[in-house]
Amino acid sequence: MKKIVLFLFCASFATLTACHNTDKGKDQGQNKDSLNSKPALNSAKNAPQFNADSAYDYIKAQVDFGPRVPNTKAHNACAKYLEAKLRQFTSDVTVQIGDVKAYDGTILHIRNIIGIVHPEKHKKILLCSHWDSRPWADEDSVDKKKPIDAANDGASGIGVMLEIARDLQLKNPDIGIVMLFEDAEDYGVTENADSYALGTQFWAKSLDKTKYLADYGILLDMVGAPDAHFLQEEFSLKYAPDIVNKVWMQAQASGTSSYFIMNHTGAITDDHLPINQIAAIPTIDIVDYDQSRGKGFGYYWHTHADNMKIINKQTLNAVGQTLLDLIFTEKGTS
Ligand code: AHN
Ligand code: ZN
Repeated sequence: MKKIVLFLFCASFATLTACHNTDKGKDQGQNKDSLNSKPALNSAKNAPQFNADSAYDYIKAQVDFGPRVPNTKAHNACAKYLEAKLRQFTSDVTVQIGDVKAYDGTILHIRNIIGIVHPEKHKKILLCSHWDSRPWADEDSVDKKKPIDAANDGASGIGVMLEIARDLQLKNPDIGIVMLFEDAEDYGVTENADSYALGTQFWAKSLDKTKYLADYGILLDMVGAPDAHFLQEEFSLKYAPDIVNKVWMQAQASGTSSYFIMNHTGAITDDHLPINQIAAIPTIDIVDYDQSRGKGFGYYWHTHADNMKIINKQTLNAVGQTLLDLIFTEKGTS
């Protein structure tokens, strides 16, 4: 009899454990108690609650302008919206206006939008994401020449950042956050790696290091699709291995490790590269990319499927809460 009871107990324990590892919908916040037996890494009990509904609304507001392709009305209008939105959360907002030359010779009129949340804090970290939309759906089988909604590849990272900026008004962290909304990331072609991240190249080359001195940076790229896979990307491991470790350990503590997978993946030319190589701020990329999944990026990548239908609040919450928890474990230096 005893043996049977013991067997039943073990079986139900195994089931519970399996559920915890696979059920992403329940892997946020509610399950934190189950981590109490592990050594307290960064409990971040004082961190505010990330609101995925609010992040979703910020994403939708961008997508509603239409594709935010440089040199278009929608791009212009969205820049104004993002600047105004960021100003609701900090008065320290700068819009960097510039002209850059795309791979095909087109001159792109760009706007990088930069805000510092809690600029009075001595220690700062950088959060960044691109806000422009890809002008083509080159990975699609139809309408390849038409621009994409870019709900995930662009708007999602900005939505998460705006929500973090809002949360940090409700509760003060110990550190300041430089928020960089990067333009002209996605006007690139595979044959020419330098053709990507034009806005960030422009920002990094003209960086005011006294104003934007950040200890390290975190890039968000495609952080809203269901079943997102965030792996440890090669350039991030090369330039900022400690930050990769810090974020993936935080995901374990925050109960979001089903998204932040403990595997390495190949190098991606993305906005973190000029920040590492030109601005010399150690910066990692949280990007939905997993080589074991075929083309690496999600099925929606550079297709018309990258629209509001694929924006998933559980994924937004996993990324947003992990970052908020991380921010609230950082201690200021003065
Ligand atoms: C390359 O395909 C070389 N880089 C992809 C960077 C990217 C585009 N991220 C989002 N869209
Ligand atoms: Zn893209």
